Amino acid sequence: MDTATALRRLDHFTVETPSWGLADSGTRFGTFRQPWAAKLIDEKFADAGQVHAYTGICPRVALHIPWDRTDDWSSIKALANQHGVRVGAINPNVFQDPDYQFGSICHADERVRAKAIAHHRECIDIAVATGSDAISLWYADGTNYPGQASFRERKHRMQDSLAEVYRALPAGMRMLIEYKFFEPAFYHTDLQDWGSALLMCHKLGVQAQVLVDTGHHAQGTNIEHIVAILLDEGRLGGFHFNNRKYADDDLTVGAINPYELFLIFCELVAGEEDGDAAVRATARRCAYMFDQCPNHKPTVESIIQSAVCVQEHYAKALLVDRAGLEQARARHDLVECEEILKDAYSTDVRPMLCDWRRSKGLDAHPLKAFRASGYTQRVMPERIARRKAAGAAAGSGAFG
Ligand code: AFD
Ligand code: MN
Ligand code: MN
Repeated sequence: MDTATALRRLDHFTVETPSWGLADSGTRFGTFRQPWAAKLIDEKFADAGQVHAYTGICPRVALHIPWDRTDDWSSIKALANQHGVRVGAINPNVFQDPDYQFGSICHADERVRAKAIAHHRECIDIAVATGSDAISLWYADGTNYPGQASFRERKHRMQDSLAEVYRALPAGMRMLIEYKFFEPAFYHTDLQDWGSALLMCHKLGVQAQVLVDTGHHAQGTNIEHIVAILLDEGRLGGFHFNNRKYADDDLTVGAINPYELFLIFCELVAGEEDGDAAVRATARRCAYMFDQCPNHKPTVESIIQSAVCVQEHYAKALLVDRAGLEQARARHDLVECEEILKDAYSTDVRPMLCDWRRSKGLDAHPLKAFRASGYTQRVMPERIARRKAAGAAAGSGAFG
């Protein structure tokens, strides 16, 4: 693809900021709270507004309920707009309430399943009230020991619960079903891989799609292959981008394996370019989102850094010589196939992205410009004072 076309395609590339990625995050060994971290929703929208103001590609903010719960959702929509962003996917939380110790949608007790389903309905209502078109579903449901429960009975309960949630979806709203092969369950997880998520989508209907969290695979998994299959099936709903040396969302996207990120985008661009109409529509509607814990990085900087990273790797994927790749594949020229990908990957797209930002009236170097703005230093005293006044109120953090 030539640079001019690539620049136009960059106009459609956006990625969603997670509200919880702007808050303190920690591990089971503790949370080191940071004075800049957002806790309350107005702080999260203000910070997300900074990310979008400097990058130009992060207009939406995913919310997590109850961490972001409020009693006036119409004002939340206005508050987001005030900061130049809007509400993105709504994430139910059916993994922290004590009732969910032995599962939520798979729980043996019908009362607990009904409670979880009611919470999903609340999240659908919140999505409608805030103008969001997606609920994003992840389940900690699983067991810790062999023999603890019947896999098949749990699968039946999951199917029935998800079907009840699906029936509550308004037209045009998607449920993005996210799989994860481990954690917090130590022996099995009910929605453990892309196959189980795709199976549920097929049983539910076209408004159900799979969400691929890049941190949710065993080491060595070929994620770009999974992406290609889900794309081809019209069931690739979105991504939670992050990176890890060992597990899940420990590190920010691109920190460890940027080539994998590039190869994932190569599949998406291939779908956008040479897929049939259904594949092209799926690729273009794919919801790109971050789901990562800043873990000691200044929160806003960590997301600006991440946004630049995914934009760069998408741009690199746009530059792949697709015609040359087809010809090299046809003659089984493996070296040439690889060289064509590596040529695009090695292209320094930063000048092109600087031009794109200038064309949008943005600073060419968003991270440098944000760090020079003094925003973090300005908001810290006010947030420290708020926490003191509220007596370190619960507010809304991530997992710490
Ligand atoms: C945890 C889960 C999953 C989920 C996220 C937000 O592993 O990725 O999407 O929390 O609820 O990271
Ligand atoms: Mn996730
Ligand atoms: Mn995760």
